[in-house]
Amino acid sequence: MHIDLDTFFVSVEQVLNPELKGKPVVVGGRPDRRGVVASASYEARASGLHAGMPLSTASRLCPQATFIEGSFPKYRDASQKFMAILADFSPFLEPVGLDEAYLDATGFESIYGSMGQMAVAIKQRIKDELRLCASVGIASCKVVAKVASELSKPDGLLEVAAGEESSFLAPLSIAKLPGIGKKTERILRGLGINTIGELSIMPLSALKSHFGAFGELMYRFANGIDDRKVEPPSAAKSISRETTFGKDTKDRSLLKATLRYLSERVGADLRQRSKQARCVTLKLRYADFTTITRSHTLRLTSDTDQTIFDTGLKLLNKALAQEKQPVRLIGIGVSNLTEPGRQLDMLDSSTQRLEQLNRAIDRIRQKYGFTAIQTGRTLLLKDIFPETEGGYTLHTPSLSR
Ligand code: TTP
Ligand code: MG
Repeated sequence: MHIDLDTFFVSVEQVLNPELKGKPVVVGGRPDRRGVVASASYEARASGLHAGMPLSTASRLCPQATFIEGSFPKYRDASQKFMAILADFSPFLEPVGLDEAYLDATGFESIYGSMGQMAVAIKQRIKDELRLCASVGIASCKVVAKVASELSKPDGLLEVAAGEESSFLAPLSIAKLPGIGKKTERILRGLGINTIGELSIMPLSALKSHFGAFGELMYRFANGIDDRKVEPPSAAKSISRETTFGKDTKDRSLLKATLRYLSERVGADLRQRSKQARCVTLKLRYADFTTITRSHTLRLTSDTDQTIFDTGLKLLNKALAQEKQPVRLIGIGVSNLTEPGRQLDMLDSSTQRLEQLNRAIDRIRQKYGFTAIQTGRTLLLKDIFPETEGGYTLHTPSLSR
């Protein structure tokens, strides 16, 4: 089964404020700010709105829509409850993002009578407990289940019988096939391929020569062949946080304060997962949308805010010296994650002291909220961003975690 919640961010907002039901609603930000639509209700989609569309365009197409900034913690809570319901039905659960999951229900359907009845029971529990609508696709493999759930929306349920995979897919537009983005779609249409059926009868060699290994995957998907298993998520390979500024900026102290805050968010996440990092990466997007990343590999792995920030700051200073444009977006991340337990520096106890300090700060923040204890540097953000118990709410509240 592939299960996906309908208009997820919007639906969560509608549960909290039922007056918004049945109306054009957009989550992503206020129409006069920059940013894009994260989620749009069906009433808003009727005016041509869709995820990823700039808010300014959205408000021009649908001025009567209610625009909501949203807040990530609400969606994370709903997501956790959603996944917990699914886990009651089968232990073979693979969450994808916040509002989507694959469930291998093989064998468990006998409890409910059939796979279809099990899906009805899942949808009912989600409705009863979360007051949200889920759409479910059932098929013998992941790709077909995903296409089916998407096609069944809203509040849908669609089962593709074994053996019917390719005839189910054949009449659909190539844009419906997972993995085919705007660019691939354009190329395929240029080749005269508009439906999944047309794609499925292309010679494999032709697809391979146009698209390489991805061509083969596309060919298999188009024929309803997909042997990927439903797998529990593997541990994160990297952790990062980024934010777009309300206005492009050259203000060094704002850049540093934001970098410090994002470093602390990354550090807290890293320590919560009991990991250490070896590589720190800074990301900058300039006013003209040029995006750069700069990485540094640490001599010793670390999980402290200070190390992440210090490394990020060096990379930032270097980058700013080379490029004079204002900055649109800043981000910091860590990768090459390892388990803790490494060689200590015999002569230098400062690392251990920093680690102890971070553990103490983590405990204070767990109890009193993230902004309860701050460095002088991030205090600057107090005047710019609203504070909640979870931390500062940066430019895009619906994604600010
Ligand atoms: P989706 O499941 O793609 O979209 P949706 O749930 O809003 O609508 P649908 O009924 O078609 O499933 O994504 C889930 C949530 O993820 C969505 O509510 C908001 C967030 N999101 C973004 O923040 N940015 C994006 O570009 C997309 C596609 C989703
Ligand atoms: Mg969804």
